[in-house]
Amino acid sequence: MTDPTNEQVGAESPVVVVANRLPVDQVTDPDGSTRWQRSPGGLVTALEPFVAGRGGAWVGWSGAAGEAPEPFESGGMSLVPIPLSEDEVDRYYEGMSNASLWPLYHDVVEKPEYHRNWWDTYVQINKRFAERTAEIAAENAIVWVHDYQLQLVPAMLRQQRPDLTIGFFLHIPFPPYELFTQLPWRSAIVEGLLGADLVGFQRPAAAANFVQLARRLHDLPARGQVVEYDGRTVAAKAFPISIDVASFDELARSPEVLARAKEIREELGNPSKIILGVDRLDYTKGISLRLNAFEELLEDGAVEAPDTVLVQVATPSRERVEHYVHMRETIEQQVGHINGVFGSIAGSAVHYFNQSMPREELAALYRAADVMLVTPYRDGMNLVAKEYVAARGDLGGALVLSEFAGAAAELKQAFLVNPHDIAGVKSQLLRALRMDAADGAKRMRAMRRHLVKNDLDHWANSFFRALHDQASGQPTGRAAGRESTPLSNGRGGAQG
Ligand code: GDG
Repeated sequence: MTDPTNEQVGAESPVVVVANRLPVDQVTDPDGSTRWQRSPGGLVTALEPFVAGRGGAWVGWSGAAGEAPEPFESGGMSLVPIPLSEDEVDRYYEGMSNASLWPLYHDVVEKPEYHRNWWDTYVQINKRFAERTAEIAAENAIVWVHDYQLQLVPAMLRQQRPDLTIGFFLHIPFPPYELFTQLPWRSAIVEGLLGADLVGFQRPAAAANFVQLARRLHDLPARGQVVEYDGRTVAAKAFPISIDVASFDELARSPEVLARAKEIREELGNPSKIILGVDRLDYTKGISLRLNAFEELLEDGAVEAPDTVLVQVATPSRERVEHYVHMRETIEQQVGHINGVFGSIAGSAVHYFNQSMPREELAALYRAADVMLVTPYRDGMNLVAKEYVAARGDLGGALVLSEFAGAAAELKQAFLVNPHDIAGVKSQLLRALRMDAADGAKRMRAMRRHLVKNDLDHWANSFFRALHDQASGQPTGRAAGRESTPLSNGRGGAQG
């Protein structure tokens, strides 16, 4: 699937990506030797062409506590590891990032904890990322900083390297003024982000929340989505992230995946309907409420097990953070209860997997599922919903999607639900289960048409283009010298 509207954007200037994690994982082979393996996931694939082959770099943590390895080359990029000690992982990553900011930014679904020592470490680590980036970035480079772990980096970097063009993208939601202002370090975070030329969000409402904060907290003049700050302008704009639609579509059509999808159905005892959930095991994802809805439908007699089954993949995540430990226990109790009451020798009602699956297995599950149930209380985007649609080249299946996922703004033909309204979730789930094939195909076709035009390449290109335009318009005209050079992500030709 190609998107002829995608344009060649990016820049000839070197690009440095700064993210909490490097795009590689260290793996140990059977002989005990270790090597770096590229992480699964589309972000690396999307960004690599902009970074590789022109002196670009990726700055991030390797994922293991302790000393950092020396910079090394991988996929044409220079990877620059940042060291984090065990204590720093506890305070900066598990504490401030995942027990303060994550719940605060997700509508306080769980109560955030605020600790001054977590914050102090967060500041220190952001400084470490900024200093290392300042050391390695070439003159006039474009730096793209990612996500909530590194919100102070833009300002710290600008202070050291005013020549750089700095973009920031937040992968998770950005809360409204009323919630954000409970953060004891609210001004520092906003100032940190204002160091960027362009701050990207998943949804326009998040960009508007940020602009409002800049105005109200810092009394800054703003026009539309542009804030004036420190003699320059900072633009805030939405860039809804996507997936590599073509490659997911291709994978899901492969004979191996189709055969495996058939086999999954057989192994489940050939149920009439398979409902599927795939999530990181996270309290924002609404796994528990979806189990409740399914249980009530079983109780009501609206569905029967094992004629209808729910398969839930809950990938292990943040297992040392307390909220996550409790949530896992709750979900496992619920699954046990439902199977105890509604399972039989013929089979379970819920098939629950607390494990990570290979991408091929996920594609086969998507292809086997009659209904995909995506019910987060709040989600920046939710790529699983997009992957399901990309996998359904057969136009089969139905998507039940929370209104509170960023993806709902794009996948309008899904069965949209308010995850707080269990009666509504139940009735939409039943509609999806009973939908006729022609209606389903129509919905799926419309959603696929949208995704083909708005894939991951389109996202990365749009961001780089807006960043370039924004920097060119700055009083210092930082990007002006680059305007004469052709813009390219290195792939040549229109994007596909
Ligand atoms: C954050 C934001 C935003 C899951 N289990 C397995 C597996 N996965 C893959 C999925 C999907 C990805 O992980 C999850 O992405 P989501 O978007 O659904 O959620 P978050 O991890 O919370 O991501 C989110 C995203 O950043 C991007 O900006 O959309 O809102 O919260 O790709 O397929 N992959 C494999 N095995 C698994 O068991 N291979």
